[in-house]
Amino acid sequence: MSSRTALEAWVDECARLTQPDTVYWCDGSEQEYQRLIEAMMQDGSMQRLNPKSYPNSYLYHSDPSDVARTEEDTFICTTRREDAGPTNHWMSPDEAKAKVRPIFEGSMRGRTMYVVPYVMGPLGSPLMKVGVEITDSPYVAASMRIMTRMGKGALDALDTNGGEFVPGLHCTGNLDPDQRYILHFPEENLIWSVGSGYGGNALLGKKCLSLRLASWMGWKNGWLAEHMLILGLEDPSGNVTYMAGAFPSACGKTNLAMLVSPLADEGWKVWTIGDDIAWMRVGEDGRLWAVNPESGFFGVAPGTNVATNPNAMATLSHNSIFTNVAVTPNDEPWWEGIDPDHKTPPEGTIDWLGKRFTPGDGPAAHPNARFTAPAGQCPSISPHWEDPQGVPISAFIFGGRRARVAPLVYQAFNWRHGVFVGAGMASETTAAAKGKVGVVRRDPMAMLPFCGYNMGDYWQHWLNMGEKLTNPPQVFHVNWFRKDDEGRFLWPGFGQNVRVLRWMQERINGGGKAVKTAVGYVPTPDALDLEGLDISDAQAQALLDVDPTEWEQEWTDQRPFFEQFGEHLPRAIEEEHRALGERIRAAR
Ligand code: OXD
Ligand code: MN
Repeated sequence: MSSRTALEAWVDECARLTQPDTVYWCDGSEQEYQRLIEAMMQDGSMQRLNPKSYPNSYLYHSDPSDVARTEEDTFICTTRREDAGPTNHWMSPDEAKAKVRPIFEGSMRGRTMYVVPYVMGPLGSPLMKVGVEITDSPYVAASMRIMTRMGKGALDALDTNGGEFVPGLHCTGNLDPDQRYILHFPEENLIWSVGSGYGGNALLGKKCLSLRLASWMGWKNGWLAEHMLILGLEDPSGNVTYMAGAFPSACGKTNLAMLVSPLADEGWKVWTIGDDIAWMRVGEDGRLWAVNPESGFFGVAPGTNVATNPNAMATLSHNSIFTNVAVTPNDEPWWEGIDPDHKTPPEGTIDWLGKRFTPGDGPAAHPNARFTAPAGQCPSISPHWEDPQGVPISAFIFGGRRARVAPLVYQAFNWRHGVFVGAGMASETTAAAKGKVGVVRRDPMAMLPFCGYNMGDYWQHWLNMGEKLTNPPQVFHVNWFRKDDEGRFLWPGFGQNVRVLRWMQERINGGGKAVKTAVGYVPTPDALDLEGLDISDAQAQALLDVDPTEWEQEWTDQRPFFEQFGEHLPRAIEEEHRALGERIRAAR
């Protein structure tokens, strides 16, 4: 049997089920990419952007009903319901297949079926995984070429790994929300997605394989798959400290990963390794080593500009695909915030719905409009971003979007407390998922929509990983979004966040001044370098404040969340929660 026999059999089976007119195997070449784009331009679904200012870049409009991840249609299909846990939607594998197979039947009639072999992880990495996505969407096939190592190289990898791959079947379907399912079968490493062409639902290498299935694989095999950016902070002596940060969707992971340091003159610089996903394993040295499984960025466009994220703007300036942005008469992409000086687009701009924009109409770009750009184009990309062994992680940064409660930064007392800090995370919701924006929801480790198994078991797995680490990362929590009583942000954020990273680096190395509070170590007001910032002492105080009354409320809110895990809730998390309550009450 050749290493491709199983793959060929599965492709035949999918073709019999979906009945495409043509089956096409992607080789990942530039010529093929251009042919895919050309075909989409012919049928009107892609538009070429200005070749002078945005060379080799294109605009794509999705169906207006299909613009974000749909968590209500996302299922973990395990034999036992409790393996999916209370925070995931669950169906038994048999029920899921019986329900969704009829939707796939004949679903590619009249269409081309693209077979997209891809690799997640740097080639040669001990964690690298081969996936094969079958899709009827040329947009998905083209995007996969940016986001993954796609094509012939992946087939070659199959030949050396004994033919092992993660199959993922995707069909755009009729986009009827009642026939939309994103199904994960972690017990057999299989993905089925139908009824959506949106990136997070349809680029199966990303959330489906690299987070939901990979988190399960990591649980079974002793590693971690996390919704985390990876960055390197270079200090004036040239040493680089690697940090991985978990923030919910659209809370600034890409901005932090690509931060341009205002302290560059003093020698502080940030290197980018990844902006969304980290796979991590214990190295022989007892440290945690991280790789970015992706090879591109699927970033939120609105709010991105030369001031907030100059590196992203440079990255997306060529070879990129834009989804659901507006387009100016000059054929350039436009979104809210792209030009800090203009709130509305130039006269004659066509909005994301394809209509001529008139002020007062609502946003010109969808709030979850995206750019898809090759990671290697990022000016701050680390020379180590594709190292097969990865980079050693010294810090985890958890964070959320909280107008109140959480101080700008605090440090956990130890690993176990750090796991609890991640488990207790909460954030205001954003446009990255369908649903109401701005409501506080508990989002442990920013993995609520992405953990492929019972979250209680997931925390236990984190605690177990700590046992294997002789040198575990220090754990921090940040909140760039704290507001004053008038609703104004207290912290400038973006590039200035390097000042907070710098304090973390000092703490990791045994320095950095801090006070012990009920929630963790908080910097003393003089410990953060605030020079040159327009922040009064009172503001600095407010930013770092740990208010026992607010925290008592937070603690109370956490309780029912933790309780729903029943016997899957690790004793250590329960104890840490109790201890937090005691410290808060002692501080009152
Ligand atoms: C993403 C998300 O697209 O988290 O990265 O939704
Ligand atoms: Mn994400």
